[in-house]
Amino acid sequence: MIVRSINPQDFEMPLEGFQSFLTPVDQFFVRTHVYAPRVDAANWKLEVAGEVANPLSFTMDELKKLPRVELVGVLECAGNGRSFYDPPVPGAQWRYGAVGNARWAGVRLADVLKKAGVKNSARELIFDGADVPIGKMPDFQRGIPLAKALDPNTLLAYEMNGEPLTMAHGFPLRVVAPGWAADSWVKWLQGIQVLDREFDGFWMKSAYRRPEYPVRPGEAVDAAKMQPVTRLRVKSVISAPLDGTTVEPGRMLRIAGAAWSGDQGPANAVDVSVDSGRTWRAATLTGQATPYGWRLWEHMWTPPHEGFYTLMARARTMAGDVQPLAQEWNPSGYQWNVVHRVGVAVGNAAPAPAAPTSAPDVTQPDGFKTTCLVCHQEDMIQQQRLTRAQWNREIDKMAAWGAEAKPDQRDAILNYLVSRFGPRP
Ligand SMILES: Nc1nc2c(c(=O)[nH]1)N[C@H]1C(S)=C(S)[C@@H](COP(=O)(O)O)O[C@H]1N2
Ligand SMILES: [Mo]
Repeated sequence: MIVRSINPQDFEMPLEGFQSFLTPVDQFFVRTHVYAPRVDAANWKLEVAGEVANPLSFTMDELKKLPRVELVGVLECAGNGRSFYDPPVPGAQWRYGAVGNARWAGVRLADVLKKAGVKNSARELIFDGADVPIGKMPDFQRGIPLAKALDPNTLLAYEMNGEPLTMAHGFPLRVVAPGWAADSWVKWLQGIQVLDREFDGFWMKSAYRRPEYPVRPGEAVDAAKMQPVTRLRVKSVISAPLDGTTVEPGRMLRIAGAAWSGDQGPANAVDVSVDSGRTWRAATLTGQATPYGWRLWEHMWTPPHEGFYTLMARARTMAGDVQPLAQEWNPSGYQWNVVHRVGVAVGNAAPAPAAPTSAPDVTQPDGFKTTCLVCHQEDMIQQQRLTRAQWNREIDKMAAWGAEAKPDQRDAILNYLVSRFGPRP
């Protein structure tokens, strides 16, 4: 795994993960805003309350008496691809692999709701996990509208790829909202609140929103003009060859990858270009076709001549959604789905990529450790490439979440962050 943050855990799947239909659990990305809780299965219960006729609680045995349902589905973090946005935005700097495809097993959320008897007043559900916030961070509570909750494919899953969920992935129970971004797939589920209105907690009202209309890159966007991130966008990733590979002219090369989409319908076509997007050929879809899983694809190509070729893959849905060639910027760096491109040298080896220039060695100011590194480690900071104004806002956010910077240390911390972890060159 590619480690973005060791604790809290943010682990990314490497590109070769897109070669298998089901992502093995030990290769499956992990994203947690806080430290993973230890849930004691013996005392665990699921409480259902709010706009229901009979508030209920289920033990795992009781839950497992409901019909068991399985489905294959892509779980993708809304922030997958965030590192490609320019100007950069704060947050985990994912490249391609904050996504995976698994076989989930559990019960229908609709069956649970039926037992509780949802009232006519119900509008939205809010899920609460057993994780506890760090400092004064708001509790991670996310929900979905009633219609998505009643969809027969929305599950409460206790298994992933035929095994009980692991701690990292939400043991003992998590939400599976197929075709929707991962922030709705709440882990360590222990409570469901049925509400007669939209929930106004931080993780619904402020986080996981993007501008309703395209904005100028870097522009601050009025909260009233933001809309929730819900369904996944059509996307494909090239798993082979890797960027920068050198191959022989005249020898056949397999271009392969995976493609997926949201609940608007699966990605059912992938086109490949070996000439920077001038011409496109249909790739062959291989492996299993499922409504919510990813689809593997491949395309054989024999490079005719030496040179440097840009390969691209572009997925489509039946409804006509295609991957864009340029992405609208958004302030949180959500839902990157630009056509993936990979450079291949045919014949002459590609020049070695320039070594990354190391960050200037600036001494840590007093209070940096005790203010910043009590909740997370420096890896979380290192991956950001933010301007002074952005770092200033991050410090304000962290202070609101409980970081205690002494006023005389604040400036020194800000200067340090800007000089060591400033904007990309
Ligand atoms: N309780 C809880 N559920 C959560 C989160 C969290 O921090 N707490 N993170 C969400 C986000 S942002 C993502 S991307 C997915 C990641 O799921 P995974 O770690 O199983 O890949 O879990 C979601 N569910
Ligand atoms: Mo996420």
